[in-house]
Amino acid sequence: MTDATSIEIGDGERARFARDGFLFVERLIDSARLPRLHAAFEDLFAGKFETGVRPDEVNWQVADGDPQRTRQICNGWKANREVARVVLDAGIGRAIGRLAGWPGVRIMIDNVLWKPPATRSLGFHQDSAYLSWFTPSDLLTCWIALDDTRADGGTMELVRGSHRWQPGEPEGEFHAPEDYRRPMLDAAAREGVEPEIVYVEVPAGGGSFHHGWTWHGSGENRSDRPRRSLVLHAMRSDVEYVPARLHQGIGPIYGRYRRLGDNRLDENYFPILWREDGYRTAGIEAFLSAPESCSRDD
Ligand SMILES: O=C(O)CCC(=O)C(=O)O
Repeated sequence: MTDATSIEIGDGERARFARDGFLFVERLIDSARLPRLHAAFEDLFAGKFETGVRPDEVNWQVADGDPQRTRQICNGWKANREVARVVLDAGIGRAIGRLAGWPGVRIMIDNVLWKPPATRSLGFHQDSAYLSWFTPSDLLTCWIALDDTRADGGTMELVRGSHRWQPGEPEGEFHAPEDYRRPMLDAAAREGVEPEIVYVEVPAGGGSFHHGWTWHGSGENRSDRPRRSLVLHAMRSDVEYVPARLHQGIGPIYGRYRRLGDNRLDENYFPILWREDGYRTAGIEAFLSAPESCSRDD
């Protein structure tokens, strides 16, 4: 059994999260894990998949990726156990459950993000605008910095209190848009407010939690250091598919795991990390402790 990460979530943290729509944390994972995670990033973007399984979305590979674009892979956990040990962590799941007030927490997807120097922006968006393919469509995200982050290094930006703005529709490009803040600025104008943008500036291993409706994005990396982050997008443990909405957002990709005639989500693809009653998907520990099985070079 892997040791769960301990993250203090009390009334003060819950109140700040409810007010701001985000919460910064100085330490989410132990710094001893960072070199192994950096190596996992090298492997994933080079197409070396430790478990033999390809991640669900591979948007950048060293062989043919555009050097100006942020390297992105979704559900790296299925390919690499080092990534899985973080995004399937019971302690992070528990912290999310406590912040959100949910009875249990599942992984929806992870995001493996690598923004080398001079890489362009990621457009501002609200995660929940893309999620009507499951219900309840609540989302809470844990964003973990794997390098020290700075405003000029293209770290994530969050808009304080924007989770209370009117929910928006999906709009704009995610990768390298011309004006990465534009959709958020338009939404702020509709609200009649001046947005307060806050940069996630934390040491490597720290990061933030944000609400599914909080506006966020990130600028170009103008520093001389890489910005790598590992992101856990989490949903409630009791969600179900909405078949009529599977065409929406990333529904076409993750709807393929729907069982015939059954709207419940399969724990093989959306494991339960933590539940108030002590339940956790049974196979996780065996998966995490299995020896390296294969890689593309074997
Ligand atoms: O890391 C970023 O710049 C954006 C990440 C993101 O969109 C998210 O964590 O939901």
